[in-house]
Amino acid sequence: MDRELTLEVVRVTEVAALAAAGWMGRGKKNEADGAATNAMRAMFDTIAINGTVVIGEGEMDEAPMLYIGEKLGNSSGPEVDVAVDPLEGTNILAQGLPNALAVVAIADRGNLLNAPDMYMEKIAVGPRAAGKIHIDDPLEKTLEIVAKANNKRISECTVMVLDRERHQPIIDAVRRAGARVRLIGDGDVGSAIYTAIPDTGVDLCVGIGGAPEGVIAAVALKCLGGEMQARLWPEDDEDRARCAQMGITDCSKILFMDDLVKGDDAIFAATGVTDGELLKGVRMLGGDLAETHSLVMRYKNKTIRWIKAIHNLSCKADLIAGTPYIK
Ligand code: VTB
Repeated sequence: MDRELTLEVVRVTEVAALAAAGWMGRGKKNEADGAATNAMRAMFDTIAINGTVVIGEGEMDEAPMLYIGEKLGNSSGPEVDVAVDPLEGTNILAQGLPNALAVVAIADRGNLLNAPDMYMEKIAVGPRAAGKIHIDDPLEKTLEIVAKANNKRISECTVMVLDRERHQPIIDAVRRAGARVRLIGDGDVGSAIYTAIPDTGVDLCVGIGGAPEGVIAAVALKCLGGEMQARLWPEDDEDRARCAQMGITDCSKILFMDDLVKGDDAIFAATGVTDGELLKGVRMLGGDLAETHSLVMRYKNKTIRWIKAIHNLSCKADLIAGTPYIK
């Protein structure tokens, strides 16, 4: 993949974030997701890639665009796998709460896990604990390893967990071990990434979330030198059949980094939609101007770029058409 692609990909998340931000706090998560998806789709087609969506908005019959298998790009560039989450945190955006992101990951064709939209058990750590943990270790042991790697006492460690009933045993185990729990409503792509960004104070992310989000977060962690381990979490035979359709015969297999994202190159980009720990959200500056904050990284050269951009919305009206702040 060309290194120029890194900046092209961030244009995609920027425009999705601009489109979604117009719907912030309006209580309309589907409209917000639709606007982000439309904008992302339109921008993708200006990019020189031969992309195939492997993680998207759903199967072909359930999503009008950015569905799994859809072709993206202007067909003049490299063959790549594309994973998209145009609006990670639709509920939080609809309520105007923090940490909604627009996210994209790409890798050479065949290198991203084709994960069905179902649950996945995940554990994520930053670079200092990478290579030292195991998903099947008891949490008490994992916390000892992570605390030591991060040069902290267990009592100083913070574990981020999605606030779901299914996670009560995890929450209890973390507290018993003496560490601190931070519960989040949505957004486990962000929480996995926080473990690799020291000033967020998050040491470990653990629990069951979406499999598509898991693959996208794995790309980010690969670029940051962190680690994710995962295991699909089928709820019934239908889920198991969907795995088989995507070529996954053993759903109970532990997915290590090389299973989630293979190869020696991958690109991850995220733009903040609402304010969060990782990125500021879209700011409306008045006079048709809007500011975005993005993070874009490439595994091959390990560069981590934080990009602040000022956009003139009147020049992007066609891409974000239908968004409430555009007439
Ligand atoms: C998580 C969260 C996402 O889905 O992956 C979650 O990070 C898992 O599903 O933002 P449940 O809500 O059913 O627990 C999201 O909330 C939405 O994709």
